[in-house]
Amino acid sequence: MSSLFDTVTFGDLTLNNRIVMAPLTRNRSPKAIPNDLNVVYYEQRATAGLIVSEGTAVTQQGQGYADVPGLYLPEALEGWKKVTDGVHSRGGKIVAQLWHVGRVSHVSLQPGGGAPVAPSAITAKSKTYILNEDGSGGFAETSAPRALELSELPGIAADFARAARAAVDAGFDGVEIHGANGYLLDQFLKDGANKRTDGYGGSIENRLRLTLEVVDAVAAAIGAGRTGIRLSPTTPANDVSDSNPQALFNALVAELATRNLAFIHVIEGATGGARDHQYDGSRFDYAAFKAAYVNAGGKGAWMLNNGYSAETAAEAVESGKADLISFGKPFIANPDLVRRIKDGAAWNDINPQTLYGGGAEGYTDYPTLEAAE
Ligand code: 8OZ
Repeated sequence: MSSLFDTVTFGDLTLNNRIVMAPLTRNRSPKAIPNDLNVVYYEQRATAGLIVSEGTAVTQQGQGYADVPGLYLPEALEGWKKVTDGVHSRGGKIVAQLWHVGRVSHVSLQPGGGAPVAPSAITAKSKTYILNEDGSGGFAETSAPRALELSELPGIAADFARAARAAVDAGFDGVEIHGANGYLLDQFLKDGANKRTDGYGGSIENRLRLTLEVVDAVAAAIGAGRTGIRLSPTTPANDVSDSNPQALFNALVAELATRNLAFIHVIEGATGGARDHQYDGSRFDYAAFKAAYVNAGGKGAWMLNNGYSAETAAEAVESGKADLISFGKPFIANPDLVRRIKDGAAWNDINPQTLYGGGAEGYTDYPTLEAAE
């Protein structure tokens, strides 16, 4: 029987334990460049078996929020190098989450003030986070997107591949492709957002195409053993939905099973919300989803996320339901979450006012058990 505290190897990643820090957007990297405060934040959390970095834009076009980091400027790569060195010096592992937001953006963040891009020209009923003229941050409605031309799609896969190479050059142990939460790849996957009539829309096979091309381009660039992907089959995040998510996502993981990825990271239900959230008119069975992967020969780690406690996480790993469990908000408030789980200690509460933007407060000042001793 496996425990949360066993070391484990998947693909090229060997982890000290099965507790993963989930990707967390914090909006504290002005000009898309990771800085010294970001280094401290990640170093503090390096006892996680694996850290998945906050979403990191592969290009400026992929940027949807102010002050989130990127992987496309030389200065950003310098900044990330300090982060990865810091995590490694404390014995941790860190992968970069490769992010293209698609339509979840705002003209003020886009190259030349242009429209954000999407599978189809349908505005998401969602908000992004932008900079006001006085330099303060604030939420704004997403801008109307334009549909990507067929001729632009190879460039999207190439952008992910280039960012993956940059991530490895900056010292990351690998990457997680952001295929979740209503961002570009999830927009192409789900028929609520994808109304294309070319080879990238319509049938399930067509809607999988861009995601699989991105996976293949990234794996070719850095190796499948250093590549993972995050999926959210039933999330309503950023206004996505699908008429038959079970057929769609079972087909996707059956394809991924043949590609020897290091891990599949699954958000169960509504991201950060109800674990049993379903789209209208369909029901999704997460056990059947995992079976579709395993039955197709998938060997990568099966990582589950969303609202786990110390007890439910241990149960999921011990029962074999999951190989890894990721924690999001608990890692914001508890830099030493691994120790707290091991010791059965209480968890600090999160301050919801300091999640997005700002400085050290609510970022690097959450107390550890060690400091209290
Ligand atoms: C919260 C705020 C902004 C972005 C995601 C990258 O949901 C995000 C995100 C979360 O995956």
